[in-house]
Amino acid sequence: MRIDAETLAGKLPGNFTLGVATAAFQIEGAVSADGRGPSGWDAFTHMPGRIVDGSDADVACDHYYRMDEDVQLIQGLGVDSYRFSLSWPRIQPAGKGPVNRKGLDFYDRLLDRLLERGISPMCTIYHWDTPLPLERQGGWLNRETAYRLGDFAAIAADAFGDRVHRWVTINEPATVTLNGYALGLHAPGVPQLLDCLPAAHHLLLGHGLSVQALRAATVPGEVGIANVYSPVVAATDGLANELMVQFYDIVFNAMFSDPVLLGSYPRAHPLLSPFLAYFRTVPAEDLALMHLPLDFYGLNYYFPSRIAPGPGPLTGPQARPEGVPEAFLQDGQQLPFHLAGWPGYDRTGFGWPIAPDYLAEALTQLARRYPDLPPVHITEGGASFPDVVVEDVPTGGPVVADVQRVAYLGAHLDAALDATAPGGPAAGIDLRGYYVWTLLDNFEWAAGYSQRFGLVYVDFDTQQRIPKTSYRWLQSLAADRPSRSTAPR
Ligand code: PNW
Repeated sequence: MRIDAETLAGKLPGNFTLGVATAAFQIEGAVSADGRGPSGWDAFTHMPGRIVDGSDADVACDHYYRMDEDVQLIQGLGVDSYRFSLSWPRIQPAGKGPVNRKGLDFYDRLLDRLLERGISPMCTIYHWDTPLPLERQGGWLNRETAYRLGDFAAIAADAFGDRVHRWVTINEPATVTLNGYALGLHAPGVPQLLDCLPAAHHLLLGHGLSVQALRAATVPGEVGIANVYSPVVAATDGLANELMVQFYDIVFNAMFSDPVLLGSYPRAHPLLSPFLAYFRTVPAEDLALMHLPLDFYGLNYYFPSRIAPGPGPLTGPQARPEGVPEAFLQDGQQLPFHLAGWPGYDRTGFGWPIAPDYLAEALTQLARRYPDLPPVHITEGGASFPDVVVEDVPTGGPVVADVQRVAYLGAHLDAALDATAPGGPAAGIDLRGYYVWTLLDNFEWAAGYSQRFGLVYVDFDTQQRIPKTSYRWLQSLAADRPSRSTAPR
């Protein structure tokens, strides 16, 4: 049964943060304006056949030039917080060395607008747009990139530390490692399979060095990370499938959360551990950095994973460009498992199962695996649907009636609140906030503009923004909350 905004608002704990999230590369455009350098993603989007609709992010939502209007849209929602990311190549074009003052200026203006309008800034330091010179030197396969990110975090702390309320070091190191370096579906686009493990390690080291830099700068804001988490289940009975589930759970989830929350890499079944032998070679000092204490833990949740034996697709169907094989492996190699479908579950535009029960399960697993978990923010949750604009008969204005997104968001927030309430299966978790992915329809990585995740519809020909029904829904949810303290959230 659908939960209405008013009932849901009544269930939100006092001082619970409602927010919306974006990422620089997906919305800003202006890729060569004011001294911005190229990123690995700029190069990737211009390689033929990599983006399903042949598009690029050169203009995207033109947010670099429409930031004022977009901040007004956030203010109009009445939410507490805005999560955005810094474009590293805009601020430090070569990925090391000189800082581009005009790049800093853009985020100065953004932060000032947000604070003037009473919106609490959550700043992601790295959301995938590696400066191209660093990508050309191996990107995250090269340990050097971790140190460069730590330096960039110090620059960000120095420039913005006085105004950022919450910091996210890295967004989804798992997706960078797996889609980027293992499968080649994201930048840099060269599939490495299990040779991707050093990229995972260097991303986590980059996280640790960023935490260290933020702490050294004594920023007043809270510090955390945003890790994606997908509960993993077996499609069939038997030990073979169980082992594949454990393997997938390690490489998607535990490989990224264990070092941060426990200070160690996960242990695997003896039959699997040879594949993860790399992790036994890493310096203990690295693990200590990855395990530095955090003020909050960011969870991105989209869908659970059902693993079946045999070769087949490893990611959502629409995320795979034309001509890229099902399991994108070199020389005809195939993995012994694939992602199976979810019979009985409705699906998003991406083909991802709509499973709020598995958000509860994700929180439950996190509570069980990590007894010392800091307070949690759900730093992303949302869904793509094939939204269309229709003319509203009474008003004659454009309307986007995305009722599926309204249902999706309501059900997921409700499930998270129930799971973490006293007596719930994840009661050990101190859930502090939920950030909707995303404010605007935008450049959805390998899917280009073919998947719309926004609360606001964007016409990419005219750049017209049209708030969808889900925007109005979030607006009522924010407005219907019982009165609360005015402290920034
Ligand atoms: C996240 N997967 O990406 C990112 O943080 C966003 O930038 C992105 O737009 C959003 O989710 C929607 O895709 C993911 O295949 C990409 O498991 C792929 C996966 C998960 C998250």
